[in-house]
Amino acid sequence: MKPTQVAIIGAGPAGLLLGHLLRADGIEAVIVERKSEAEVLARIRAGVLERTTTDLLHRLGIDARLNAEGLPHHGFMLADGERLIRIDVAALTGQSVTVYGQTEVTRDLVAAAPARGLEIVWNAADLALHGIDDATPALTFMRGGVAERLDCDFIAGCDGFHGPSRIAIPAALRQSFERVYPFGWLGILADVPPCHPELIYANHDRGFALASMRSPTRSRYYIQVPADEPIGDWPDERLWDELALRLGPEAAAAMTRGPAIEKSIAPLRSFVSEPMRHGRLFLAGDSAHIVPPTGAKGMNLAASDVAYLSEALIAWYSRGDDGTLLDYSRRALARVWKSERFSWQLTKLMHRFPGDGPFERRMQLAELDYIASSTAARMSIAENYIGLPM
Ligand code: RFL
Ligand code: PHB
Repeated sequence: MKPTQVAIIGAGPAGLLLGHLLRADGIEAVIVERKSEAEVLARIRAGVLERTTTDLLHRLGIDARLNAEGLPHHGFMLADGERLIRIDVAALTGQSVTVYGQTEVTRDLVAAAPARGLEIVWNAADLALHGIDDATPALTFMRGGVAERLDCDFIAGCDGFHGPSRIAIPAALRQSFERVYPFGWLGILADVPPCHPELIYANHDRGFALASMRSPTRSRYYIQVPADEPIGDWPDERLWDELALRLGPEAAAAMTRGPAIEKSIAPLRSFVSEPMRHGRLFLAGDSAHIVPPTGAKGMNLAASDVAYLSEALIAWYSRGDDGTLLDYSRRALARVWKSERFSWQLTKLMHRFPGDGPFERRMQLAELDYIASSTAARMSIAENYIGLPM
């Protein structure tokens, strides 16, 4: 292939946003993706966008559908099995979040790519990174049975948790921090109206549940299940019954049931790999860190990483300034760790952990009661939920 300036591995939110941010400043970028376009566009994942993320989409002008269909949310609910505690995000912070699916963000970014000169290579197999220690890095991969080579100035590893970028950094030079949770989230997507105008995060004796949405006619729900749970154990009716119990009587009364259009179990993990740079390789998004979905932070961190990274690459290309590039990992990690902390705290507060006894349960309920009674506690949750300043 013709050489490029920045070779991006992965067409998830991190890779797509980075590609667009670079192209908007005239920097050449090519995205190389392992899956087909149809597979990438079919993924159902995140649902809540922070202001930092929507600001990027507005700045890029890739916001027509976001403006028309994104749902501004001014607050959300925590449920403790008996009552709903409202976190009035707008009153506490003056800001809101936007409910707009990662699937839609991905679709919009992919659709805008050709007109902006952002090439995406789909179905790239056997990708390998080369020369990240020197000034002439390259990617090699197979496309349609043909061996390809893409020479570049920099490689952006936006290839998610299982991609090859992070492990291309010599093991002796990176450090990982990890917590694997002993449960997963069983999610269901259904074309039924949401049971409540705002999201409900519920801590019930039977375990965590979340009522979320994609639109006024499409709902997304989750329940905590053991990590090794067979999904076949959860026919739709059983799942709706369980949601009704865990979300509590108010939500249950307003819940409309319907057939699942998607159902899957996602494991929960906290993970950070440091540093996020080695030589000419820069990691962004899930390739460098994972948060449990409880705080709705994963995709938003991918967006803030690439905001920092694009700024640094633009400074390098426009002014030959490598200080910002050298500082990328430190800047990104400072924000990553705070989101890790928030996601971990909220996960601990809202889930049942195997081995927890009555003491731990009382602690959770006392903390929820404290949140219900303290503006300071609600403020702390709200300012993290909308996204800490960049
Ligand atoms: P992605 O989206 O995993 O994209 C990585 C891309 O790299 C490709 N790839 C390769 N390409 C070429 N060669 C290889 N060898 C490759 N190996 C991998 C992959 O095919 C893929 O296309 O990572 P990225 O871009 O960093 O984006 C991260 C987000 O996807 C993730 O953090 C969020 O989905 C997490 N998340 C949530 N985040 C939020 O901000 N708000 C939420 O409400 C939220 N809810 C969630 C979530 C994640 C969930 N699951 C399923 C894990 C809810 C769930 C259930
Ligand atoms: C979702 O709608 O998929 C969603 C919302 C909030 C979360 C996680 C997932 O914290």
